[in-house]
Amino acid sequence: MMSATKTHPPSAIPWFPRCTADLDSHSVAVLQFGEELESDYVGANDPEYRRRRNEIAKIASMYRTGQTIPYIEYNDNERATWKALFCRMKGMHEDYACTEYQDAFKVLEEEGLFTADDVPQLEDVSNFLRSRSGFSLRPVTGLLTSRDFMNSLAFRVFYCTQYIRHHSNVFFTPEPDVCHELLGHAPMFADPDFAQLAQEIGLASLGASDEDIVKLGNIFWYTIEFGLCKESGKGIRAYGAGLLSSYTELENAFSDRSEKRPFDPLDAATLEHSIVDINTTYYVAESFACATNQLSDYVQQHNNRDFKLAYDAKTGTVNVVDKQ
Ligand code: TIH
Ligand code: FE2
Repeated sequence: MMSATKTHPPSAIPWFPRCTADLDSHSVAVLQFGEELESDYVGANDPEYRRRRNEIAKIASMYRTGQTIPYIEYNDNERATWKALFCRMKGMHEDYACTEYQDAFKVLEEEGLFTADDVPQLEDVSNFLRSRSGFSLRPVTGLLTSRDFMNSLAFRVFYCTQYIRHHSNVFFTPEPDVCHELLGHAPMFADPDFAQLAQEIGLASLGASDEDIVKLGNIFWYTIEFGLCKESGKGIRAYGAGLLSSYTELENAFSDRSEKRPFDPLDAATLEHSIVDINTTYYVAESFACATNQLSDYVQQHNNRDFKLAYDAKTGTVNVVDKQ
């Protein structure tokens, strides 16, 4: 029997996740500090630290869509690291963090989810965010490829590490850890305008070319990770997670040692960055809504896909609506 004739070759639209359950098939960490990633990060050379990291990673790797995120019992050492960073950063927020961050942080504290004494659990924070903006967290064992990482944002899912940074440098770590995810990202994902900006990057990344993924990765870096924004009456404030979870980075951003440029997706798309050092340049957005519009325009003009996508918020699925 002859097979049905296809209207276009199957390769015309590359595979990409169409719903959250599709994330199960590709949520594998691929980059490891001290292995694929060249790094002299001190944690990579501490055998006990590496053992503990692997233990936590193993728990995270068993997670599948819809399950409760495994609870991690953090030890005294780990709790001390969290406390030192939590207290230091909290002292900086009033002067340097954007209002949306401060508001969400306050609620997280009021609800007992954020305290200095213990590392919050991803499951609890995920439930909080779901009720605020529809974002949810998903545990991951380590760094993902830029494509996999950004693809999940299309579904308002954010990959979070559960292990904690090495105690030798609490105020800066070259790779994401649970402190960065929770102190840096979580409060921002509670804000609807910010959530929209993040999802926009995710949708643009679905089925994008490798070249466009690099550009979107840079845009992600200079917005979601290290973005600054203007606030009337308050001057420039931080909204990027890498600023809000690192004293060293925040201090650098607000010093004369770094360059500040108005946010322009086209410019940010081609500005390379190092993932092991603090940044030399930061972009200042007018507002999240404005940055989202700039990004939509950028994607329409520069993302070279020959199909159009629509996100159905009710079902949480992405559909191909048009082949140009
Ligand atoms: N450097 C950040 C911190 O110390 O909290 C963590 C990261 C931000 C972006 C990538 S890794
Ligand atoms: Fe991050």
